Amino acid sequence: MGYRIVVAGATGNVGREMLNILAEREFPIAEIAVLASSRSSGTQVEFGDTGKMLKIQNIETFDWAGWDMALFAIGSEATEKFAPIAAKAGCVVIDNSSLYRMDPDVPLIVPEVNPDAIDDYKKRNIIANPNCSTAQMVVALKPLHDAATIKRVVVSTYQSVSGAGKQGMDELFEQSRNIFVGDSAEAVKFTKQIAFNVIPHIDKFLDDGSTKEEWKMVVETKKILDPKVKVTATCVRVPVFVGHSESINIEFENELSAKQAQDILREAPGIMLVDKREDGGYVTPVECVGDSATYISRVRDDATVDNAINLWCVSDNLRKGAALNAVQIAELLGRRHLQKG
Ligand code: 2RA
Repeated sequence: MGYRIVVAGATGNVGREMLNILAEREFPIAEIAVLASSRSSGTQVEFGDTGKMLKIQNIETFDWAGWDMALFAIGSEATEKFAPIAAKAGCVVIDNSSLYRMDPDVPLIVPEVNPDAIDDYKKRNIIANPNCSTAQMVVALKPLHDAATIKRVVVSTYQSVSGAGKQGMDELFEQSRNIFVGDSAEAVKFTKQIAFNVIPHIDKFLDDGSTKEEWKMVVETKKILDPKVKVTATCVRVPVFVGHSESINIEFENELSAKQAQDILREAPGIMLVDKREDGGYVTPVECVGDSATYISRVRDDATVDNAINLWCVSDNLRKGAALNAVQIAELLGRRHLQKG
């Protein structure tokens, strides 16, 4: 026995990773359908590295009736069109776009942080997956919040180009190659040269001078973790292919030392603490590619304010920041609401 599951957007960065993770975690599947736009229909994608090839179907003409759940990785515009159709047909949508995240009738879930909130999914038959930079941060914050109550978070991100899709990865590759051979580095996907550079701008600008990516970190953290937690963020694109990093300063209501924080994080679900105060005793993005954990390093006291620490947080943005979290939501939904067999 297993689920009839759909992966919509199966040819993209996140969709392919969803297939890898479903296969890797041996998600109980009775039948799987992989969807994309009409451009890709008829082509094939591999189900993880099982050798099993799946034929892409056209999302426009797909019949959603009888399918248990659908993992969506198709962007907000297409989600707006297809998620209501799927949900109405009884297929629970687990959506990776930003479209429904702040909808009060749609739970926004990180299973290690707010699993109980999933019980509201029936209001719209839709569950939202948070933004990549929020997901890894709340995994790190949750056990510390439980221990000492977080007052304020100051975060700066170092986000890889895969967060901007395959085009972002291609642009970093092409610019790097062109610069090496003395050609010009044309910026198309990003607003400035990304190779050998950093860009303090992700997503569109808002009226207050912040960007939408920064706003997402603020409002999504409040919805998932605690509306009382204050967050201020600066989001930066860096020339790394996969893996988002974050420098996080956390101020607590109650006393919590760096040593106590390390002990808590060492035992916390979803976290790997790698924190040896020596050369190389910390994690960098290239080391976490293909891995499921949220890595924490460089935990230290902040001596400039009472009850505060600094830490470094790294995770594979295509996994915990997107595909893995979506599959974990599917597993949670199965365990709590859609038991099979
Ligand atoms: C990015 N947050 O890294 C996006 C992806 N969800 O651009």
